[in-house]
Amino acid sequence: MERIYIGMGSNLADPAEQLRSAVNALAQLPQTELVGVSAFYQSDSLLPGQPRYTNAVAALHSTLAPLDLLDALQAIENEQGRERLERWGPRTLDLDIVLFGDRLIDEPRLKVPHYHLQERAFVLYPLAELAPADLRLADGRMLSDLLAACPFVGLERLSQN
Ligand code: A4P
Ligand code: MG
Repeated sequence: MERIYIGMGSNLADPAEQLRSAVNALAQLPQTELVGVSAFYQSDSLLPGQPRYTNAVAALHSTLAPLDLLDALQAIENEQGRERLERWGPRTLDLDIVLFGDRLIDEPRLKVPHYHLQERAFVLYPLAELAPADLRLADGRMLSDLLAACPFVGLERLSQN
């Protein structure tokens, strides 16, 4: 079983409800156990003019192969009504594989660790709720160093999921 972290984001159609349904769907994936969910966090969109996002991170144990997990995540996105009209457009649900055990993956469809991890407080802080304090990424970076370089700015931690 490998420990996998999934970044979840939504800024349309009741974002917190989208994340709650995504968590339920993750819990039902084959060969997979849901082992934790962070608090939900709100922040402004990185792109101006879009609604605010709600983000969270889920931790899984799974024996699924990475590309099979990616297929399953995209199926969940599609079931929750995501329309890919434009890259970076507003979305009902975005599910990203942030970390996959200690694997470095560089395939056309899948890059892990997720390429924007270090710039995104809305991924790093929820991840830090679930990951060991001394987590070392597959590429050698320490989670604690990434957190220290990415201030907790503009994030609002919600008291209830
Ligand atoms: N892909 C490659 N690596 C991965 C991975 N580790 N996990 C490929 C998941 N997918 C991965 O993603 C495009 C392609 O990336 C996929 O087909 C997959 O093969 P997508 O989800 O279809 O497109 P996207 O989400 O529009 O692109 P991307 O790059 O995932 O967008 P981002 O980076 O997620 O940006 N502001 C706040 N506050 N919170 C947010 O969550 N999100 C975005 C979207 C902008 N601003 C935001 C937020
Ligand atoms: Mg995505």
